[in-house]
Amino acid sequence: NYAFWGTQPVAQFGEQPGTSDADGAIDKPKDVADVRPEPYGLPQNFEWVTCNIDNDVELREIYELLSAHYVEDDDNMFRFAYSKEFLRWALQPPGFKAVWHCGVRVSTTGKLVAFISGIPATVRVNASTLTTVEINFLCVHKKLRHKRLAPVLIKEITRRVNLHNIWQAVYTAGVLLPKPVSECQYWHRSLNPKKLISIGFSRLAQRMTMARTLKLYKLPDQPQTPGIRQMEDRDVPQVTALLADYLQKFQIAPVLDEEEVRHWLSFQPDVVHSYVVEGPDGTLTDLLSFYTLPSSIIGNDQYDSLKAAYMFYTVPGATPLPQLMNDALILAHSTGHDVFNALDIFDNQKILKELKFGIGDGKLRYYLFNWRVAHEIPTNKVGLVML
Ligand code: MYA
Ligand code: JJ1
Repeated sequence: NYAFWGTQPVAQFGEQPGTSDADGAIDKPKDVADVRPEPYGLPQNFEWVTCNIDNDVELREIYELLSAHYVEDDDNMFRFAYSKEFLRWALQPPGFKAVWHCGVRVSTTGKLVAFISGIPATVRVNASTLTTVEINFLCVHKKLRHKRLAPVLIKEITRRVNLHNIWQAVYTAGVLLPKPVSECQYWHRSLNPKKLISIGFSRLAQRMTMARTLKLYKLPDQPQTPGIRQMEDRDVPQVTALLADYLQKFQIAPVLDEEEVRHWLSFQPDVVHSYVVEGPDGTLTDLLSFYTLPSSIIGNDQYDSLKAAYMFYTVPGATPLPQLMNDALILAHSTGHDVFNALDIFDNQKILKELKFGIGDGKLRYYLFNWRVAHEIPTNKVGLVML
């Protein structure tokens, strides 16, 4: 019983399988001229604002809203704590539009109490290459929850996107909504097991001492693959080609041009870490990358923050995936990350166990707006990472 989602152009639960055996749009085609020109109504004393990320004060307001009110785990022990630099990176890719950084303020005080964002992205789903937005950072202040504000934010961002003649969107969420294209699992690899245990992120396994646990997760100081180094600007053309070729084998994947690869994969300490393997002849054979997303630890007096690395785009070419991912673990550990997180997407299922990842208690569902897929996409055919 989804009062809002039941009215939206998304796949619904219990739709007759076989009603449509082809992928395609759900709504009939529309014109920009028919899009509602005025913003959706908000309750009294709230107003829409376009947030300007280039303004440090406005960026800080988004950062503070998310730091206190964004996504938590099921037991409310950890909350995502995206940094300001990370938010700037995530919200300003090539072609970004400020009007898709959509906030809600209290009129009388000016306080920012809700946010939703979209960024432009070309996403291939099976044989269709879609001009889409990726929707992220939907957040409503805890004191304003359950007042049906989220549907208004979603309708308003839809309107602002439709005004640019874009009719499809991609988004991920931990919660179950109508209707996932794919349902993925988080996996975690301890890098700093002592801290993880002390904050309740993980537990000492049965019949394991702390000493044995530290030994189990110990990693070398330096990556092991000859020729591995930080990605540089001059690598962008080769990395673009390497990544495009690799992503072809997935059923949902981004289509990235050189400018987008430069944006998403240029090394930025504690935002995105990208490395390439350069062969003896100077050609690039592999790519590995991860991004830094700390979580605040709710109510622990010894530590206030957990520094997590999340697997981003990794392309095994000459280097086998387990070896490349092991170097990712080494590099994440040596840059101070406490845990390495990955989803069971790409070819990860084959390698997570041997690299000592354990399954998490969180799921991530992938969704499409106004696009139906004939068949759910298996997790190992998902080639898209959202931040
Ligand atoms: S996922 C991250 C979402 N953020 C959080 O989880 C942060 C912490 N939570 C909150 O801030 C609030 O609980 C939120 C809901 C804001 C999530 N995605 O206002 P309400 C439905 C979509 O009374 P609240 C991310 O950022 C819910 O089923 N819908 O509820 C991607 C119910 O609908 P229905 C959600 O708790 C976002 C309705 O909202 C989500 O105060 C993609 C209740 O509204 C959710 N994560 O606020 C958005 N959670 O009656 C869609 C609850 O049907 C984009 N709901 O059950 C769609 C594409 C748009 C662009 C299209 C362009 C073409
Ligand atoms: O981080 C997550 N879970 C952790 C902590 C669990 C704390 C209690 N609830 C977890 N830890 C076990 C790790 C252990 C390490 C050694 C080996 C065995 C395993 O499972 C989970 C993911 O698993 N995170 C969340 O639930 C956060 C929300 C995820 C949804 C994200 C939605 C994003 C939307 C934006 O697009």
